[in-house]
Formats: sequence, C-alpha cells, structure tokens
Amino acid sequence: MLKRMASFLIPALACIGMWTTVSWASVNVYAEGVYTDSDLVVYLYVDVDTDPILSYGVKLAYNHSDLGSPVVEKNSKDWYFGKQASPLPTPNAEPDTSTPGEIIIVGCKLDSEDPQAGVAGNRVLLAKVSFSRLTANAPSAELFLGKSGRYSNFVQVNGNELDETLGGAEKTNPIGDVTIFSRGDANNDSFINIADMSKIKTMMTDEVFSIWADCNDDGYVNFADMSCVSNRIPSTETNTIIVSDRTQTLIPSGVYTCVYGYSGINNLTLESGSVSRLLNFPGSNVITIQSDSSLFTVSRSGAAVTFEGTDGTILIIPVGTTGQQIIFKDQNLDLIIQSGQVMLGEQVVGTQSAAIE
Ligand SMILES: [Ca+2]
Ligand SMILES: [Ca+2]
Repeated sequence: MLKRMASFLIPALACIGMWTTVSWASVNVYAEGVYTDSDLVVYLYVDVDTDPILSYGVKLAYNHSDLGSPVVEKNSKDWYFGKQASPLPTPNAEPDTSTPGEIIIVGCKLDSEDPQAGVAGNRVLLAKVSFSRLTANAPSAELFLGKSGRYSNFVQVNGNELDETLGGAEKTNPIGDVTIFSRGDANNDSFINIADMSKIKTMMTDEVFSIWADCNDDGYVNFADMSCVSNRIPSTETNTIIVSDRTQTLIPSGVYTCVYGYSGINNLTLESGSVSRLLNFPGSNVITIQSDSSLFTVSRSGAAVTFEGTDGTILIIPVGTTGQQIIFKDQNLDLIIQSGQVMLGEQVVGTQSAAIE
C-alpha cells in the first residue's frame, strides 16, 4: 500500500510544480505560428522521447504593441487531471495573460486510473494561442519556461525535472524555436508566389501537412490551397494578361499568370510548365495545353477547376454552363456544368484530384 501511495505522490507533486531533481532533457519544445493580415495563431508543441513527462510550463513572450487580445486554448485531450472522459479542474492551471507581452501556460497529465502514464510522442500539442494583429509589422514571439525559481515546469514520470537543461541554470533562456510565416507561404521563404503553389503540389503528393500550406485553414492541404495561394500572390509577383479579342494568347511558363478574359471566345495556349489562373471566362473558350492529358490530374473547388500536370503546368479555370474546349496534345475535352455536375468529357470532376480519363 505504501508503495502504491508513493508512486501516486510523485506525479501529484509534479503536477503542482514541487519536484526538484534535475535530469538531462529528453524533450524538445517549439512553436509554429501562422498569420494573415488580421490575426496570428501560434501552436505550442513538445516532442517527448521514451521517458514520458507529467507536466509542462511555457511562457510565450510577444510584442504587445503588435499583437493583442490573446486567446489560449489548451490541449485538454492529452493533458488532464483525473479521468480523460470527465477531467477535474487542474489546480492552478489557468493560462496567465495578466502581464501584457507574456502568456504563461502550464498543464499536466495525472490520470487517476494510471498516474504514471504521462505523455510521450512527437508533436504533442500543449496549447494554441490566437492574437489579433495591431500593426503591419511581421509578428514574432519567443518561448521560455513558464516559471523560474523553485517551480518545476517539465517533469518526467520518475520525478526528474528537465527545466535547467531546457532553460539554463537560471531557467530564463529561450527553450525552443518559434517559427512564424504567413498563411500560404508553404515553402517558408517569406514570399507568397508561384513557388508556394508548387510546394503545395509536392506536399499533396507526399501527404505532408503544414499550417503554412493550409492556406484556407480547413485542416487539409489540397488543391483548394493552391487556389487560395493564387489569390494571395501580390500583383508585383504576378504576370497579368488582359485578353481583348479572340486572337491566340500565349501563357508563358516560369511565372504565375493571372488572365482576365473578355466576354467573347478566349483562345489561350498554355506553355508546358505554365501556371495560370483564369478570371472572367464566361464564353465558349478554347484552351490549348501543350502537354499530354495523361500527365494531368483534375479536381474542383466549387466551380473552379484545377488541372495539374507532372510537367509543372497548373491551370485554374472557372467552369459554367457554357462548354469550354480543353485541347491537349492527345485529346480534346469539353469542360462544362451539366445537371449540376462539373464534367470534363465523360468524367465527373470531383473535389478529390483524379487522373484525366
Ligand atoms: Ca513562399
Ligand atoms: Ca486547406
């Protein structure tokens, strides 16, 4: 009985920040942030190796002239006190936003049915913090231990404290990277351009997710995000073509091209490797793609259809009830809305990308 009580006591102490044994860090703490013109969302994570931890404590420091109205959502699925299905309030664990420019978030896992279980694994979410942006300055933040002094922030199930290894002897050093880029900057180079559309395409193939590639913030990385990025490419990065008559217009490769059609029949030829988005194309247009259809997949987001070729060609085109001809090197297909369905030839175009038949 004594042994059972002692094994329960260690995690209980860890949860309220009392244990002081020091050990080598086996955790990696970091944050990822994504912003739009109006807001910033920061996700705080920990990687924990085979030795689970019972508690965490982090402080996110930010410039309160640039960022305001912080809202904290803790991950209560992995971190809870009592039973997972019906957790008890964790003592002293409310996020502290009382000091402008600082948010202190602490939490623990103490499962009453398995007190020594702790938390381990990669990319375990601690919390999500949302801000309003108050200025146009690029947002930034730093990550520290939640509390210094005698308080224990990161504690393993065996009672070892990891704080000094993470935050130095004074426990005041930054403990991990905070990586912040804008929504849509899939390749993390601080620009929104054609390269981000290509990066999203690669990530779809590799089934990789990132908050920056999830341009439309729906939790998935897919063609809708390529379309979203194309909307965010600034005009300085865009080659704009305004079609004024029915003569053939060539869309070059190597630059993102926004094409404004005219009300008649638009005749476009897309170079292999070109990336283009067509706007205002209501008529029975003729689009020639200088590649084989076998290289392409097709999908739709609403009534915008995306063609994507392994040769790098990307075409985003609105579809309507007037048929448009898509001419590949190996076949011609009509693109049209019929009976409420987007059709490419005999093929129904769905929201999941599919090879052209
Ligand atoms: Ca980029
Ligand atoms: Ca998305």
